[in-house]
Amino acid sequence: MNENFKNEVHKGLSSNPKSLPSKYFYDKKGDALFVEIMNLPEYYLTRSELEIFQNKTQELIDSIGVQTDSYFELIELGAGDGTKTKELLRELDKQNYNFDYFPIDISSNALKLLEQDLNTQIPNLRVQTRQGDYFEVLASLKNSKQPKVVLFLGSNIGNMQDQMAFKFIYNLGANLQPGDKILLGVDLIKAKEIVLPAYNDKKGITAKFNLNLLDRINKELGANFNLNHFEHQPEYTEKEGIAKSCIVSTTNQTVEINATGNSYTFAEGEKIHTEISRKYNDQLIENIIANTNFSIQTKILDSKAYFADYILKRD
Ligand code: AVI
Repeated sequence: MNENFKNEVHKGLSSNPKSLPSKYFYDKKGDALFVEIMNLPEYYLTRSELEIFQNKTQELIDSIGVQTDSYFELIELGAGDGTKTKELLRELDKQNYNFDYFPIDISSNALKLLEQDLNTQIPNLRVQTRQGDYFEVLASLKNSKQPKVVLFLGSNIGNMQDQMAFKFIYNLGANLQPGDKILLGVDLIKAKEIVLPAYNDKKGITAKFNLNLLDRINKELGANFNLNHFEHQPEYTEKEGIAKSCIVSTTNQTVEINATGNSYTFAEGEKIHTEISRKYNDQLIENIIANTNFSIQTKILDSKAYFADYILKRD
């Protein structure tokens, strides 16, 4: 059994207000649901960033400041199926840039599929997959002292509280050299009418994705959550710029979890907070990187200005 999972679930459900960490969304079923989310009409994030990678490829290449005649390493944190990155890789390959692509992911299966796909689609590309924790892999690459560009796309940073996002960027800096770059993809603050449906789609896929966390606790920790007595509840205010996902108890109830040996009571209407998805503007990015070694070099937007890829330069 996963001890961390057990301990974090116990801690979150014993707190007031209750919470559960969003990193546990991603079991096999959660991964598949997230792929469905990315294809939903309401979930504009993936399409907006793909548009940047498709239509502004040259701008991206110019901004990361790489040269055709000198080697660099292109590292991607959480590469997934690489759909967006492939647009950039194809162009770099076409223009004869000299680089290796290091996709890092927790899932060795995702990396295997990505490598096979890249080998057929961009046969000249040198791919070096790395399975594991981002920072352990980055530390192992640090010794090479080669110029590096690190991709962290999809507004994945938005699932971190600002303080954690700062630490994340700070730690990236500790594993990089002056002049190295981060290509950071973030969703931008915008009207509720656009953001909220992305987290509350008509088909109910996001609801399933959120509630799957309870199902996972049932399966892995021997709990008896009745999913019919809980509901997905997203929130967003443009002022705060943070989409929040909660699970609400629709009745007064008690749930037992065998693995923790505890029971947890829920009042009708009580919320379990499961995820934040922060949206950004220049000021928020400036605040997050203020005490790191990075500065904003460029910002590239999609045509609707929904999403931004920031190029951060290590001083
Ligand atoms: C992975 N991450 C950037 C997604 C987001 O938009 O925060 C996760 C997600 N949660 C609900 N829908 C998508």
